[in-house]
Amino acid sequence: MEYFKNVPQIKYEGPKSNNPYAFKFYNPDEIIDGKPLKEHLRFSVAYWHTFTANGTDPFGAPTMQRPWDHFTDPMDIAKARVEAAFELFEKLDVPFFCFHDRDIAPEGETLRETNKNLDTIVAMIKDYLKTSKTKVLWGTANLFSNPRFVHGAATSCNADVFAYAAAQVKKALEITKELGGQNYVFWGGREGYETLLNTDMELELDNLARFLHMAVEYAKEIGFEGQLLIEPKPKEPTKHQYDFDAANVYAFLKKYDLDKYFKLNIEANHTTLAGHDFQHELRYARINNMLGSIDANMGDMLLGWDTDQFPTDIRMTTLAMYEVIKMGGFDKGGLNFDAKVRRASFEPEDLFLGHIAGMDAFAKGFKVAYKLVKDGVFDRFIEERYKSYREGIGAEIVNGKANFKTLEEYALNNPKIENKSGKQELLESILNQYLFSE
Ligand code: XLS
Ligand code: CA
Ligand code: CA
Repeated sequence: MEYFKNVPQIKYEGPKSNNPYAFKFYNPDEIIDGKPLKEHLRFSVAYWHTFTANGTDPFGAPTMQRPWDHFTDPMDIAKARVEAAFELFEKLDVPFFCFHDRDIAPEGETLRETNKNLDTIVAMIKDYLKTSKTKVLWGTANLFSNPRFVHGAATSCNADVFAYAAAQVKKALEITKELGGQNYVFWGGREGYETLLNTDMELELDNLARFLHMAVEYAKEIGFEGQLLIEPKPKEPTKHQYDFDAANVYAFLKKYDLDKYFKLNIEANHTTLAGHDFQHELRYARINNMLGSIDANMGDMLLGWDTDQFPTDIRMTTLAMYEVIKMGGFDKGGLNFDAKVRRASFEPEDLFLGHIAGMDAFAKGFKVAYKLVKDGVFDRFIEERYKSYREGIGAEIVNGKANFKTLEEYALNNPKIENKSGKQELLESILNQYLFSE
């Protein structure tokens, strides 16, 4: 059965096309730097937003019209969603998708029944994967929706919940491996707290580390070779999320000796909620060799919550891809559209239009970023700006030959310090030239 009858195969038609069902900037087969664009970008569809979300918000009922709406049995719905998913993947020619355990199959009365539901759907997905060009970028466990996680999962005050969460991640690692997932993500939805008046922060953090060590061990035991990722987010749903931002997660991983096993999955919307630029978080992760994958979306600067919008801001996508190119490209990671169509964009076709908008924005951003890197636009400026560290006293600082005494002597005999302009406005206007010159 065809679920999205009004949507044709999406092809590249170029920036002048008026066809809403065509790519304007994303030509998947365009070779750049010896590799097709699709291999640079490694786009992924987020199963939860595209197939599971129904448009509810704190003020209103579901709005989404979906071609599987006539089913009532949760397992029938789950199966229809899989069929529809592979149709969407094929029509968009998207190389990856990501899922939570609970997106793909409904919970049963018991954990055993839930796992059985999961096995049925996983077998079905596995069958599709045999012939589909689309693969799994990452899997994860939903340790936040069910009321049992009201006090957290690995950081719950209740050890029974810790155990349940462990059983769930064990299974999620198994199915991610079975489906060939290239990464596994930990986003600590409820791993945080509302008030210290009832919270043992030290025990909760130690437990989180214990949990992650167990996950590392189990991944090794079953031969899961995917990259383990942690996804920072500063707030929402809890007031204080333990994985606040890239620096905070890095410090946590270092403290508990976990940094060699994990990398980061940086989500654009979470970076701005943490009071950073998307590029700041990507840079911080990259220079610490921790940038694994990206959740490609954007927030709304006027709203203080996680709006998970499809990314359409080309300046943002350019500066993000700048960091990815500087890293030497993705290894196992990719660009996962952790993005949902707006509640008012409820027609099934909007799912395609959202992805086309995001894929075009990142394709254009990649091309601009590639030119910026190739022309050394910022590199040349930065090299010049820091040249004092390549000779004289600067070289001594960098080479470890200077100390406070030699520096004092230098400063005492160097009465005139000269600084140069940082030229931010010039650089921003050059960036605009690159963004808008074609
Ligand atoms: C929520 C997170 C979540 C993770 C996966 O804000 O973005 O969707 O990506 O659990
Ligand atoms: Ca995310
Ligand atoms: Ca989000």
